[in-house]
Amino acid sequence: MTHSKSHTPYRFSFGPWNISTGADPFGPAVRKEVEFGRKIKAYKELGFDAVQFHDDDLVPADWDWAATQKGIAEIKKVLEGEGLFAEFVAPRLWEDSRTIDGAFTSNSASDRKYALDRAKRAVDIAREVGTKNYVLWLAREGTYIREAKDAVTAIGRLRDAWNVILEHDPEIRIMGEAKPNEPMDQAYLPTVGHMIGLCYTTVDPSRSGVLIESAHSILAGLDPSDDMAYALWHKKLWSVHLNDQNGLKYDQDKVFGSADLRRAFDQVLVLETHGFGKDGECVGLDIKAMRTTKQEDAMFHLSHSRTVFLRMVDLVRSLDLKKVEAFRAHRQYEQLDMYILDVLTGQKH
Ligand code: XLS
Ligand code: MG
Repeated sequence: MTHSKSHTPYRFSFGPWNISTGADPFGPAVRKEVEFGRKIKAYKELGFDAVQFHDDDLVPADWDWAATQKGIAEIKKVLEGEGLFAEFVAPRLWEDSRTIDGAFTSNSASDRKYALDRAKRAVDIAREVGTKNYVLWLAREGTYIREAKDAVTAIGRLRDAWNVILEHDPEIRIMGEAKPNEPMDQAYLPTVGHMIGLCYTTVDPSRSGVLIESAHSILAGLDPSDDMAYALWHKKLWSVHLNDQNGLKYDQDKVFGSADLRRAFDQVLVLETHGFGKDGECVGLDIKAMRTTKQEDAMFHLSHSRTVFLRMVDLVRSLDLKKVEAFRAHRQYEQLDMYILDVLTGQKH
């Protein structure tokens, strides 16, 4: 196990929705909306390099193409002024009334057409803003009751939509973001394994990969570091949404490492060991401040997550790899367990 000590410096990203008003399904906003320009200014202040965008974070989804191009050109100028770049564009296919029953898997043919048109427009937006990365989080592609859709037909529709996007632009590359539920009762393609399986059936598997969110693996009862390892083995881990989750409940988007530091360590161990980032991948976050957080504190969750990540990198790089390999070779996992706990608790080792 070798650690790429000469690792290219990590580049960090988050989406503007990570700076939120604190509204949740049980209560209204508790903080004022931070205007977009102020959010963009915060990126470098917090040590970030790239912005993740939904299509309508850039321009409203119903603008005509000329207005869209103009709007994107203005934002590109702002990004350049801040020394930032766009990491990816993701179509927001879960708020419009025409996606109420899912987007690509809706039982309504006209809604499916709306979803495909919007997905293709998001590709054009990605090209305009200067990224080839495209994230598909399949938010409402699922059911509240199993009988609502024919699941075999639904999977076919997802794969066909994926192909429409790939065929719309020869360079776009899709990262599927799996999540087992919420907002649906059950989502299609609920895990990284399902998502990667689909990648190999598309018209271009080399442009079909995944973004892995820590909390989504946890919600599926899986370990995020093992999901990341599986995607890395397939050479299909092209971005991450690091965060944390305290048990099986609604998606908490907690600060990275704040529920389980060992789990955070193991994610960084696999990313660092296998050179994540060396081909330009970003360390992305998908984090929410607590609803109790005051306006003036409403960006700490981002800087704290980045700090925890970098502390885990230091701990991973401090590992005595010979010692780890020796414990493995002699099946001394009790000793290895304590060694890792020593490292995590700052014991001299
Ligand atoms: C869900 C997704 C979503 C982003 C990307 O976790 O990451 O938060 O908006 O579509
Ligand atoms: Mg996410």
